[in-house]
Amino acid sequence: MTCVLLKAVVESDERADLRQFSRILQLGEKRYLLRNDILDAFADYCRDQERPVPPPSESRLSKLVFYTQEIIVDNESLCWIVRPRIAQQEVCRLLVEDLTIVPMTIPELLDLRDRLVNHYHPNEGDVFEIDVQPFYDYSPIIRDAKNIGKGVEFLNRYLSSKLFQDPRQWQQNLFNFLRIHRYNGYQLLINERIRSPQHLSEQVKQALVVLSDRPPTEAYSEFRFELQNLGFEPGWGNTVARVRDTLEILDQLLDSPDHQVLEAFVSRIPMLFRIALISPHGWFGQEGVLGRPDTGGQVVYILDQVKSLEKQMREDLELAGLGVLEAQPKIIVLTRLIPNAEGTLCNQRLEKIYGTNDAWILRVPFREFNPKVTQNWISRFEIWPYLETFAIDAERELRAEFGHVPDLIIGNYSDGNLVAFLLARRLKVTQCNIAHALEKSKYLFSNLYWQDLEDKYHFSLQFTADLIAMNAANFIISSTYQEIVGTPDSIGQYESYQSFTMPDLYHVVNGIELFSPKFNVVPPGVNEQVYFPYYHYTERLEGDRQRLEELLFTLEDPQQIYGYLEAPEKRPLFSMARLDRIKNLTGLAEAFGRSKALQERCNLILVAGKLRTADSSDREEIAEIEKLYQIIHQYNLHGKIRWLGIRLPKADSGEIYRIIADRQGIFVQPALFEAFGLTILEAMISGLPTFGTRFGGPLEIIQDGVNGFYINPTHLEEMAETIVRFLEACDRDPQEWQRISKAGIERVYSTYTWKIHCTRLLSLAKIYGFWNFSSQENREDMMRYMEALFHLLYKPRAQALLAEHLQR
Ligand code: UDP
Ligand code: LCN
Repeated sequence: MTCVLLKAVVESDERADLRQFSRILQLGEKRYLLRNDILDAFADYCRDQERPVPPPSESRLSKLVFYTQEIIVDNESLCWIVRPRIAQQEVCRLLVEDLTIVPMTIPELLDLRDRLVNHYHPNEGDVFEIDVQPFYDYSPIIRDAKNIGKGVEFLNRYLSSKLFQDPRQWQQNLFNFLRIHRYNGYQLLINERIRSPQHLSEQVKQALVVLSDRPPTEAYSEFRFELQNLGFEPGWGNTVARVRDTLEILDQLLDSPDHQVLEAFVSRIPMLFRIALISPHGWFGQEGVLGRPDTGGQVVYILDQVKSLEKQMREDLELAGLGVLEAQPKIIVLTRLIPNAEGTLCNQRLEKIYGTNDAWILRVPFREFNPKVTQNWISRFEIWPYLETFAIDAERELRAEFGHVPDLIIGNYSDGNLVAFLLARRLKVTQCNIAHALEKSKYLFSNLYWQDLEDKYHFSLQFTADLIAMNAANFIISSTYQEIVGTPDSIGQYESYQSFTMPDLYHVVNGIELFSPKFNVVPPGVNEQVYFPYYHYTERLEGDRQRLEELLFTLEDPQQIYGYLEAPEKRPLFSMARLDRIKNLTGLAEAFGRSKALQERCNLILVAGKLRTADSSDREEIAEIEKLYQIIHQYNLHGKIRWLGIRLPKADSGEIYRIIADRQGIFVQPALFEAFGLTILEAMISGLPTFGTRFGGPLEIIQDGVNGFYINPTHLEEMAETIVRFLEACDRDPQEWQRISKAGIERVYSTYTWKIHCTRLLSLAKIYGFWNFSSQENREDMMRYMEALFHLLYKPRAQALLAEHLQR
């Protein structure tokens, strides 16, 4: 690996500076410096030199520091891990003495990391290396990092150009593909009267002649049998115009194919009738579950996605002319059944999803290995032993409910994606993954210190499951670009799986190909029936408004509310999240506590989890509850803060954002890391100026200063100042609040709707399904490798955890 940036400094007149800075690091206390530590150390260095930190454009050293992700101090040398460009890493050892640069390989780096934590034992044999690169070597790879996340466009172009080179084979392939589609045993698209690709081409031309003098709006049922005689079954369109259009596209594809035409054609093929979404952990339900540990945005995301998907699928099937077969989509969200459901419906096998025709939550119990465990909610960090048997039982139930196998399986989060892998493999169905949040980047050093954390978090299982599922998936949808490959100065969530060590367990030399076309950015939307701008007064219910105003600002109910407001008329500074450590509501409370300026202007209103530790069984939640009380007392926030320890029904949460907006309040999302952040969308569409963490998805949703603001939750004073600055601007110009509010609303409507999401998702599923059919053999070796990891690595560890659970 060449270290271009490091070399440039060594060869420049900043050489002495580099040496001095390296020497300081070498003598410092920290052996392992992360980016923030490095930036801070460099700022200190410059201060000691009595000069400002030079911008990266003016100093080679500054540029190097800016792009350095980590530095490991190793006796006489420093190991620099530099990320000069998105998704690219260079590792070099720099001898401090004479500034010699020695490039390092990934295995060397992983060994060094092991050594750092005293888990390097070369005399005991080689560590197990995981490397998926060979399997990607002969699959198409995107070249430009800009295009990462636009997988399907690339794949289409690439594979089409390969396929189209041999017109005969291409036509045969398409012909075979058209023959496989059925709905409830009924043949679709073409029947056995069409005998060959050549014959197909002739019949298409003939069908076009037959249709040429019929009125464009005539319904398909009127000419269905005429087309059937020519060899065409339902699936081409619902009117003359639509059928003609589709046949013309096919005609073009057969004669002079191109990738855009192929995409347009495949997107029209009715091949998705039944979709299974997998989300085993947490409390999955429609009421009384949000805000519990493990039940947050993922549940909201899936339920809204299902509603929109069903609508879109119905429209697509209707447009394809499948009304004649009364074809209807069916969607099942598969989750676990929790016998002790604590007042929720999580112990009910089937639950219809509101606002849908045929979409259901199907709950399948974990097997009763130890009823004391399996009867109850199990934290997402603990459920690994139950997933394989869950997949086996769920397969039977899914088949029974669908009366068929699903056409697409979408996994959610690490556990759901693993089950999706197991099911998709058994059922031979396209697998799509959605991460929501990969814990690896959420918890600092989660892999390096996995052994210390194993007891609580079981990351060894989770990261292995992640590796298996992400490599096995036919395609992955991510909510943001940075979820895949980060930003110029921070690494992406998937990127963090590229190489890492799990000391004493394995080394991942190459865990995922980030340039693979399997990645597609498809952000979620927001439920526009529940969350809408505060000034849509006619859609708001006065009764709700009054009730929730009281709840927010004045109601005295110690069971669910802590705190009162001395001056309820002050501008509300609002936040809502689960009480996870990462959500950092305690950080916001502390920032508020430390800032007199904020306290003068605002009240802090938090909707968060519970008020009593005795009511929680989640260790992070308990710790956060204690911390929040401590902050309130330490900064004497009495009279200035209200903490609502309640679970809001969804409709109420929509109105709550609007009530805050009525009072020209603001929304703050202070998470230490947020994978995406649905509350950001909800707040923005409601018209609340929103301050979102700069770590994670909000960085892509919000455009700083245009339709919201970034905050750095690790610098509490700075965070408070950013908010105060906006409030001062609002004092100077009353239009300022309106300006940001309006721009936030526009941002969501233009970019984050479920309609955009579902259209894209369905089209992706069809196109990957097509390519899966056309180039199946290329993936089998990868799948075998993933199976081996599952059986040889994952399963023994899962069984060991099960043994622990049996002791409880
Ligand atoms: N939510 C809620 N009540 C709560 C806490 C959260 O209704 O007490 C909802 C919130 O409106 C949002 C979701 O839960 O729709 C949280 O999603 P987000 O993506 O912001 O975070 P996550 O919890 O998934 O990490
Ligand atoms: C999980 C998270 O942590 C959030 O950041 C996302 O918004 C949510 O899932 C939905 O994808």
